[in-house]
Amino acid sequence: MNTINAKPYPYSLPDKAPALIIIDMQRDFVETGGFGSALGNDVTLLTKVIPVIEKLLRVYRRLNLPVIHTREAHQADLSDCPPSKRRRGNCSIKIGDPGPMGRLLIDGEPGNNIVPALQPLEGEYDIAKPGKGAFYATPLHDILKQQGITHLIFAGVTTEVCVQTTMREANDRGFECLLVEDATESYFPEFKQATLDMITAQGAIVGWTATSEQVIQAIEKTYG
Ligand code: TIU
Repeated sequence: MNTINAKPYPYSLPDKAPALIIIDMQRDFVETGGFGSALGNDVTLLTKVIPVIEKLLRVYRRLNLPVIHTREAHQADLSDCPPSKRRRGNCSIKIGDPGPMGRLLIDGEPGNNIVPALQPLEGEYDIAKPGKGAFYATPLHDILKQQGITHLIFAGVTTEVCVQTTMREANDRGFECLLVEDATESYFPEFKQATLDMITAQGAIVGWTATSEQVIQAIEKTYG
């Protein structure tokens, strides 16, 4: 059986390829004027993962393997946004308020779209999620079960918020999860490192991590 040379020990690849799950690579988090900057963050810290995720996507698309994109998105009437979530953050504009890229974190607004370099193609899932975790109030678990997918490879932002929450949800549902170290980023570099460490601690208590190079090499060898 082929493996990815991952931390804390090799990650075994099954016959059915792992899905690539790209979390929330939206303009709202990586461009000035979106939700991320409304929360007071330096959004430029996140842009360096875009070319790395592009590389992973190219391999997945060439080998015709399953790709799932997620977006943190609320309905226009905010019926799926708990008031507690909207109140959170010490910012002048909140979820649903108008900003330079449209209403913050609202499905269909320009700022809620995935960045141009990583736009989903036909045949790839594009899942709008009202929570930080991608399993909460979405069809993600049913999609994975229908396709017989047991292993998930994660990329996207931010490491300790939506990525980690989703990985923990997936881990509790029995999926074998791996996070690509250079394909995820946080507004807080120390939180990214702490998240990688806590995922792999205690013998992969939440899952594995590996570099994009290690992942691509093993995926091409196994499924190419
Ligand atoms: N604020 C922050 O770090 N993240 C989020 O609000 N959402 C995601 O991580 N996608």
